[in-house]
Amino acid sequence: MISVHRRLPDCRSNICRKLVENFNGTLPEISVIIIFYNEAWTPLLRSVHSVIDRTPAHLLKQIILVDDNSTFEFLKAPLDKYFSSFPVVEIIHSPKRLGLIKARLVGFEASVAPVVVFLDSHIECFPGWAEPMLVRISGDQKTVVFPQIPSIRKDTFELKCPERPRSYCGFNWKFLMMEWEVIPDRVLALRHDESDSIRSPTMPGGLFAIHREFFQNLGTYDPELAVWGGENMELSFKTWMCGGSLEMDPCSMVGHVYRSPNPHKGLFSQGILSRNAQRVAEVWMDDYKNYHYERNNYNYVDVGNITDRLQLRASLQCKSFEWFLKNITPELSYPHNMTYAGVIQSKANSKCIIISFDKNKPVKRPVLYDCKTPTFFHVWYMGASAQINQDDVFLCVDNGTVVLHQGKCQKSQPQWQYREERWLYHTPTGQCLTIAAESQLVVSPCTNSGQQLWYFQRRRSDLEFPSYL
Ligand code: UD2
Ligand code: MN
Repeated sequence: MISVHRRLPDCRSNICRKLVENFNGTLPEISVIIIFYNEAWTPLLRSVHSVIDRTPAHLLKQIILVDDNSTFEFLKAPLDKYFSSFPVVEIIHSPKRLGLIKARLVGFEASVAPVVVFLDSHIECFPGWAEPMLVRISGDQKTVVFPQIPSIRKDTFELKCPERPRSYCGFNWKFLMMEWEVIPDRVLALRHDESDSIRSPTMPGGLFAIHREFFQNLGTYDPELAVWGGENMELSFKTWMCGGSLEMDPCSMVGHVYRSPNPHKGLFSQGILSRNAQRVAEVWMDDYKNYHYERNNYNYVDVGNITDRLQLRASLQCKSFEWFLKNITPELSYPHNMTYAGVIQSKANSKCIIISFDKNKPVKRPVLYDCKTPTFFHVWYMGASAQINQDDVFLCVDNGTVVLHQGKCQKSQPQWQYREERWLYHTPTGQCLTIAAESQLVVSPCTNSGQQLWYFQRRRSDLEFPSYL
């Protein structure tokens, strides 16, 4: 059994130590807010002890634990009893399940320190984790900071010092979820030295420090975001668009157990993740939201009332989403200038091309699949480059068979034309996309066969697909 007080290596570089030592001023106190739903006993205790053990006592005003109506009995009276001799720990048991967004807001309501730090309930703070983030916020109250978050192995709980950061946080258009991206040189060049923080377009969401006034000012979180997801995009977008800055701190480190499979997977099928994403898109993304809808074949869901959130955005006089893309994440690509964007459906059997998702077959192939309710699985793009792709996967031809390539086919040479005959004509071979025996996708000489007739959905012309390029 691993101790709830186990030691972690001190991973700080000299230059990071200097950053804190040379700070002349008083660092603000923090309220740490840890929310949890059915967390395991030792990871939870280790999370809390790592905060108590590795935060200077004079900076740690309180640790607020918000139990999001867990069903595990040991998280009730036994937990209260365990922490009764730690006055710095306050525990709130919510009488109903709030979801992580509202649970954090309950914690925030109970907090009193000038800076609040949100943490997940399966984390471990490394030595000196808090001070660097507080140095940044002391310099500018509108800075939102998150630490390096190395992975605690879920099986062995092994945790090592993180390597020097190579990735920062972007997002994908498909789910509007955070994705790690290589840090552009442009961003690295803004730093004076390696202790400087890294401006990041978005954040993982679970672990960060923010000044309470700035959080308040930004309208905290949209409380209508349900259960899990979306809140990190909301806070990232508005931090940048409403005058703040979001930074990854190379000097601060907090380990986290990344659980797989994601325990919240069921939220996908319940439509909760789409609703959260679409609420954020409606409020913050202007017409760029259409790239998200298109990628999901317009599966609009009811996002509820967003009047308050739009008023908030207007009253804060936040900048546009285009400003955010152009200035904060110009490397992020999006499929502007597309002629076709949607399903590729066979006339012969009404099925659509998707990417196979059979876990037992690791090599992904393009296959035909039911098309009654097309979703993001079914959406393909084709524009001036005459290549057909779904995100970074391209439909290419190898020896007469249609295959998938990571990246463009044949050094970006034009591949496909969608012709009047309804053929998908493969220019390099002069042949047509064909359904062969056993539903194999191949190219073969163009004839009048129904196996060569396709419908490729055009991009909607009634919606805007803006571009600043
Ligand atoms: C990431 C974030 C997480 C959150 C999420 C998107 C990190 C490391 N983690 O997923 O904080 O931003 O993306 O929403 O950045 N919880 C509740 N009630 C619920 C569901 C969850 O209290 O209904 C707690 C849970 O016990 C945990 C925290 O919320 O402490 C985050 O949930 P998670 O760990 O399952 O999310 P994670 O790390 O996969
Ligand atoms: Mn987590």
